[in-house]
Amino acid sequence: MKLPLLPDNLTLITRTWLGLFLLMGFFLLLPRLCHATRQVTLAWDANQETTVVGYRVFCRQASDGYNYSHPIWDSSATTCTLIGLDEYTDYAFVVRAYDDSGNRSADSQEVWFYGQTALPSQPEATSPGNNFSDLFLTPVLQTAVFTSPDPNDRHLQTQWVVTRVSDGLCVLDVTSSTCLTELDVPPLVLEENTQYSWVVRYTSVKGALSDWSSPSGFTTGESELDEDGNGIPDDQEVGMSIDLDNNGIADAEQNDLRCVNVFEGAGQIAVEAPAGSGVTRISAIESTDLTTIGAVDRLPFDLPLGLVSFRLEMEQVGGIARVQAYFSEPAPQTAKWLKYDMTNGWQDYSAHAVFAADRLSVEFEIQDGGFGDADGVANGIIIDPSGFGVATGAATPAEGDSHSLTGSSSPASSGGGGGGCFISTSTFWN
Ligand SMILES: [Ca+2]
Ligand SMILES: [Ca+2]
Ligand SMILES: [Ca+2]
Repeated sequence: MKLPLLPDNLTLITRTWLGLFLLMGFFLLLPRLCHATRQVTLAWDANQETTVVGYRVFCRQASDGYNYSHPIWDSSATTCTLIGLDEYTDYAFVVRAYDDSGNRSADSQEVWFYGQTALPSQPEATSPGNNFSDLFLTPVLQTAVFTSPDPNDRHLQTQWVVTRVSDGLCVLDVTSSTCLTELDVPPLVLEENTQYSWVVRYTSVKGALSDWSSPSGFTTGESELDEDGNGIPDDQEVGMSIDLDNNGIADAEQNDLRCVNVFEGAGQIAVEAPAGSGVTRISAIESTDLTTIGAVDRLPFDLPLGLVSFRLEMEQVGGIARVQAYFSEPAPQTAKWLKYDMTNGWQDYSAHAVFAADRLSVEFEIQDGGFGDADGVANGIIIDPSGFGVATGAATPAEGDSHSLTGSSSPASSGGGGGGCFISTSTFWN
């Protein structure tokens, strides 16, 4: 038995957009396609063997293999026109020759017919309503669902950008594949009595990028939990007896060190950024209510002093902060320095952190717009939620777990945090 040779020089010779007038019976309709928007003509050289009596064309999409029991075309001709191809889908084709004894050749070379890229529809900010005023400081931003002209495309990622209106400073620029239409703005990103503008854009699983949404604005209200405006929630301020860095000066009196009482706990945590640290000022610090992240008994880490969030104002945009945190109780030997943020979830930050031998402090580095900076942008400000924790063996909670714990309060109607996609929302600044 001698197999036919491969058909040679398979080419696409036309790529005509299909009009309704071309829908005539002698075209073969591709199976499984519902959007008859394109056609393609294939051609190849005739085999020289006199025994060859026909050719079969096979088609596949990128994610599939060829189904050799179902040719999409079968004839003695050496050209075929296929219609009914989806506008946005890529197709591959091969041809096989067969002879009068039923012998079949192997595949010709493969040719591709690429689809158009459909841009996702422009996203729309839905909540808070445009120009909403007196908004609390950890709002949930919400947008309309992803749509695309390509029915086979889906939502992959959303980029969220929040800008301070007075000077155009970008205060948040994060891209998330979990916070697709809802984002909880992390604590300390927003300041009180300040006007902001925000936009989003969507990326599809096929890699298409939408336009930016039309800008939506809001103005924050007062922070009633920091009446003296010193950047520490009043009910977390420490007494004069606390001196975690053991320098003989009450931590409450220091400018380069800020200390807080742990949220509903018995302990303190302080962050120090002295001269040479790359930081000009620790402008805010607060201990986080862990229940805003998820059920505490299901968190993947036990966090004896919780998480502390702080805002560093940097000497240089994009600079590296070298800071130290002090604890009222030693971190266990097995504890890691951890972060939790909306785009990365829980992160072991050990690569940038060194615990002291007595485990009462840790030195760590954060880069503005780089590693460890939760605002995602080089803007002269570092936003950092972190703390020491010991793995509990519990699985990392899914994003969805946090939703049920906090309800689904809307920023337009409630002062409560939650309902959205979290980094670590605090109740102190509502
Ligand atoms: Ca205060
Ligand atoms: Ca001190
Ligand atoms: Ca930053």
